[in-house]
Amino acid sequence: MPAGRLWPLMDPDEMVRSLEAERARGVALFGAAETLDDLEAAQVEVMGRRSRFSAVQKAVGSVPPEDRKRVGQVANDVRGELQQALAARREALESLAEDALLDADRIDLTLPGRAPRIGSLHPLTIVEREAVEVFTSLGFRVAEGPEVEDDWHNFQALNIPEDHPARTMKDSLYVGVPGHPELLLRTETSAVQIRTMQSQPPPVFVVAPGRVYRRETSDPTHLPVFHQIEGLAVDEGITFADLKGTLEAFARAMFGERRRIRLGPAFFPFVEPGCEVGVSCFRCEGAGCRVCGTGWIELLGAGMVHPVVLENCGYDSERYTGFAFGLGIERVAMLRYEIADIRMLVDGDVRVLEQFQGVV
Ligand code: FA5
Repeated sequence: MPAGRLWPLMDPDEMVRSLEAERARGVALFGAAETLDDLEAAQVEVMGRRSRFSAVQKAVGSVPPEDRKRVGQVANDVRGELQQALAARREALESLAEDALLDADRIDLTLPGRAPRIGSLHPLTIVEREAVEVFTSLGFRVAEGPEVEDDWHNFQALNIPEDHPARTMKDSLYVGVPGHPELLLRTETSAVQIRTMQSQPPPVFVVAPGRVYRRETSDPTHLPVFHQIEGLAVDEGITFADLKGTLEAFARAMFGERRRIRLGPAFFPFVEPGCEVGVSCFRCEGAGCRVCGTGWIELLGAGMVHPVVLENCGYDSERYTGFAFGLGIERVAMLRYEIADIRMLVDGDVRVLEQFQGVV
């Protein structure tokens, strides 16, 4: 039997007690609802059409007039309070739901991001820039020349005679352009000496960094393609002492006091006298090992510019003298970073390269 039918028969005091009980039950149920769905279910149970509260409310009309106002008043109060409790809980649950949504959507900016791998300068670039800076700080400017050279600039003007071994196919790489048998990949940056002197009168103070090519098998200290920095100083009164001072300043700046320098005689057709500069090996400190063989790593060739070369470029060799040098950038890098095999510089192995991250 539906509950509503019973209420007209109830005692008004009983109705008031029932209403109070529903108020307490409703407030507790609404407060305990953990989701909006729970809350809606609690609302239907406590205040819905078939609820005890609804039945009592409907029965108020049948209460004897002397008690109707009192019971009606309690019913109104209870309804108001239940609605208030319901609205408060709904608001709280809605805001919790919104917080949860925002939480789920949140992008956490406090964690360190996944950093993309960034490249670094190649050790040869680092060394080349540093070496060039040493020379520019001494007053040299940077000059350039082409990597595909002709026989005259690469050999003849440098006083390298027809029968010099460096001219043979064995040592040089010819480009093979039809109709241009004289074109080859430059074997040394010394060709830039010629181009510079042809383009300007003395005084000349230049350094020319660049790539050179030789028909050579690679080993721990040799590559077929490597880099040199050519240096050339021509003016009145330039002496061998100027050359020595310049090279010593360079070696000090690049290697500090750690390495010993050795200067020995050497022959190059374009200088007279010529010399060679070696630096004590970082691995064996001069004793001789697999890296250096002799205890010394050959760093550069140098000398006083041959008068024939000056004349070939239109300079008066009676009035002007000069010095020139050509140093191997890979060798500087080996000595700087204690690299035991020159081939590591061109293998492109990231494990080697990433060690130079942040070195500028
Ligand atoms: C020359 O190339 C001369 N042009 C240097 C020169 C310039 C002498 C001006 C006098 C006046 P050489 O072949 O020795 O010389 O090479 C010079 C430097 O380049 C060497 O000392 C060495 O540091 C480097 N080098 C030579 N061959 C190789 C190679 N195959 N791989 C790496 N570095 C090399």
